[in-house]
Amino acid sequence: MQIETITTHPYEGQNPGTSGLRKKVKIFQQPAYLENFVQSIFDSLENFTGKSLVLGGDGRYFNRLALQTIIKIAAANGFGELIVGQGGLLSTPAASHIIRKYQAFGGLILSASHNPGGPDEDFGIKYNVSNGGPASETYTDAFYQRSLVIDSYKYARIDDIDLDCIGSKQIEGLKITVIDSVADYAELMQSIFDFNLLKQSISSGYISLLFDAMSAITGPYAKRILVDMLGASPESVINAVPLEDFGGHHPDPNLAHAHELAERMFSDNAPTLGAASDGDGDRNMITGSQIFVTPSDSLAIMAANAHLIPAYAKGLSGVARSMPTSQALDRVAAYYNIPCYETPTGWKFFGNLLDAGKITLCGEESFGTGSDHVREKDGLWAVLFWLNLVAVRRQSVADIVHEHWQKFGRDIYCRHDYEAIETPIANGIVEHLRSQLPTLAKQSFGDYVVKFADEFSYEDSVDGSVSRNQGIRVGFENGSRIVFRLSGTGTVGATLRIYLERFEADSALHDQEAQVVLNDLIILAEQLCEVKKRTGRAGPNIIT
Ligand code: VG1
Ligand code: CO
Repeated sequence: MQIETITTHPYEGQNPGTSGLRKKVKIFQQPAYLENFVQSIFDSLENFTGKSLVLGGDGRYFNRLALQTIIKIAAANGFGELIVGQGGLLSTPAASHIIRKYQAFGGLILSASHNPGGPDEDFGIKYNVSNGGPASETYTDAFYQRSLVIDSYKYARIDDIDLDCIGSKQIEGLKITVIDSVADYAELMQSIFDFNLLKQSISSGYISLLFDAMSAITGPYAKRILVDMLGASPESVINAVPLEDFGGHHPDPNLAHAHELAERMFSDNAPTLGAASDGDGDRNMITGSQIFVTPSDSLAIMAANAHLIPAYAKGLSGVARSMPTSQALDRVAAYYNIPCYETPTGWKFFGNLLDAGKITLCGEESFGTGSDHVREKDGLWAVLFWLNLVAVRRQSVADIVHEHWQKFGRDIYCRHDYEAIETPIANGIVEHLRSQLPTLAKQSFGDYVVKFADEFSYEDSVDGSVSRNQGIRVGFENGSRIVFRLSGTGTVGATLRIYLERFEADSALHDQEAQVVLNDLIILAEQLCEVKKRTGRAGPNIIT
């Protein structure tokens, strides 16, 4: 194998955000941009000579080309085996599972998740460590520091690999194995859920389902598992073929982007369960006939019912949620007397808690739920969880949700996103919020009396690491909260996220529109952050 050391110059801004490095494809296509970042990752890792690396992505534009380049850099850096998903495809949770199952050293996942794809859209790359989870900030900081001074990368002069053909190829000391992207993951799902019960419930017609793969990675997974293994009709998986540009849509599972699904679920004769996933298959949206389940509620309901699922029959050791996720989960944890951890946004903060056995289940308000079966959030897993739940409880999704609210109360919740704000304006908003923190406590705004106002800081209870500046929180005496933070996944300007929640114990008041109930908080949020005033916008781009 001929290995070359190629001279390069550093690029600015190769700083991984909430979930890897995400940039416009055009930026990734600059000479040596990808090469620099991949070599910076390898330069920051130790003792991987001869070990295996998992490679795959969500199939978006540039996926195949990038993989061929990465294969050559990994070969030149001395990995012993590269395990690649067929067609270059691996969903994020499947990649996590494969790293764990084959005890790989780590993996590179190529995805910009829910961001759109295509020549003028987004690409991304993320490194996951040997537990299958995203690299912690200690690693990602090291990658970034290295990228600022990198002066060369290694490159093996080998032929392109046939990514479509399953099997192994040996090139001197390097084995390259192309695997079925779905098989290992499907087997894992079978070990967690009651597939016999699901098959019966589907074949008897008790459960009907509709899954929207959004022309992204979960198409092949959903077809194999839901259709081939569980017997759902082929029409129950829509947009099932992964496309390089996701058909021109955002592969983001919410009511706005999964509109075909939303229409069907709120029509007459809607299926029992409707669900969607995102670009890389780690997110999930759950709906039932005539009902949308907010991700925060979904997480709480899953925790409250986990003992009904075979893999979690013994109960949960603990649970965790990202800070902006609603407190519905905390109520379930208190009821079952198990710990509930509050972490910063992003899956990387759950890894240590899962590894240490401190939690079994965790999730985020951004349509992400997962458990100790992998170290990523997992879209199809969540769909199977809900299917299993509906099959065991023999209740509709709406009844399950309403019963949950009756028992625990309802945390009425929503998120407002202001996308692509000019960065200086966004920074000004954060500075303005920060400057008010010392004087906010005890102030009252109508019914709302501020209990605390701070900037969230997290100390990892396993390794003691501290992550600061993880969002601004304003908590009120009545349990309501407003949270402000800037997104770490966008590629244009800055995105301000405003998270709002209010607890309602009285079940007579549960069936209200969130935007109406939260109106006072929405007005107060503007008073505090001035996003409309400072940007001249009339309202958020997206409400979830
Ligand atoms: C967003 C979500 C966060 C999620 C992250 C990655 O991050 O808020 O909860 O973990 O996306 O999800 P941010 O920094 O933009 O708020 V995914 O499906 O893009 O891997
Ligand atoms: Co994703």
